[in-house]
Amino acid sequence: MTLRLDVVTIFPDYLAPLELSLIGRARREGLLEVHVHDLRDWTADRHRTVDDTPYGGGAGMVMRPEPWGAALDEVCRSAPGRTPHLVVPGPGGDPFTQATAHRLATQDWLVFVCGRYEGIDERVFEEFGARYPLSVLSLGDYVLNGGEVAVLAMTEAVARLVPGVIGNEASLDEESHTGGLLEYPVYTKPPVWRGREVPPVLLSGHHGQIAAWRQKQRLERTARRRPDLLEGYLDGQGGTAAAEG
Ligand code: 6GU
Repeated sequence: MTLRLDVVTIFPDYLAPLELSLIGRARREGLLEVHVHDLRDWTADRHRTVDDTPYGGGAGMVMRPEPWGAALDEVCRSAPGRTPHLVVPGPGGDPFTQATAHRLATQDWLVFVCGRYEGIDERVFEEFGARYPLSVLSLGDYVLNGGEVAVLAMTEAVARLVPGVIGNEASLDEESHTGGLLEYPVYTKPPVWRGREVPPVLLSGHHGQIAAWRQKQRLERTARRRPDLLEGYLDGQGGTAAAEG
């Protein structure tokens, strides 16, 4: 079954990039189905209110549960035969990793719940978490104003794993975070640019030496930039990779 993505947000225009590039083409080719919804369509008052002050006091505003309840009731029933998996982007979530992207890419339906302000009334998560699988996911340790930009990042990471969405499936294998190490540096023509040479081994035609050089670059780069990843990688190798590299 094709992957279906729904996004509920108060800023549907923020999701306009889903018309473009990789995801736009996948939609036109029928590999993905995408629907963006304006949360305010499920408000009942003249001002289309979605937020209110927090019980218990404190700064900022909280999204009220009623519009979210009505929106998710309707959206989550709009594709009979599919099971919605709710994804709530937020800085307090579980880390979104390449493994998460692979897991989400195997679902048939993802419904993204975009909060703004200080967040959404917790009872919305109790209600829908009891009905459907629900994941709260964070892109990293920094704060965005809302879930929309995170949805763009997550949907791109997920969509490119759907078979047929990217042209060259082989390029999925070698890239960062698939083998547990960062990528090696890449070069193209010309062989000398502003006095800077391409590493000679890459021009040598020795495929074994090229592979060994690239592996060494990956290990060095990972040790320098992401020592946390290197630890996990070496554990997975039984600690022999450094000697091989
Ligand atoms: Cl997923 N959402 C928001 N609002 N901020 C974030 C984030 C997500 N990931 C990191 N910061």
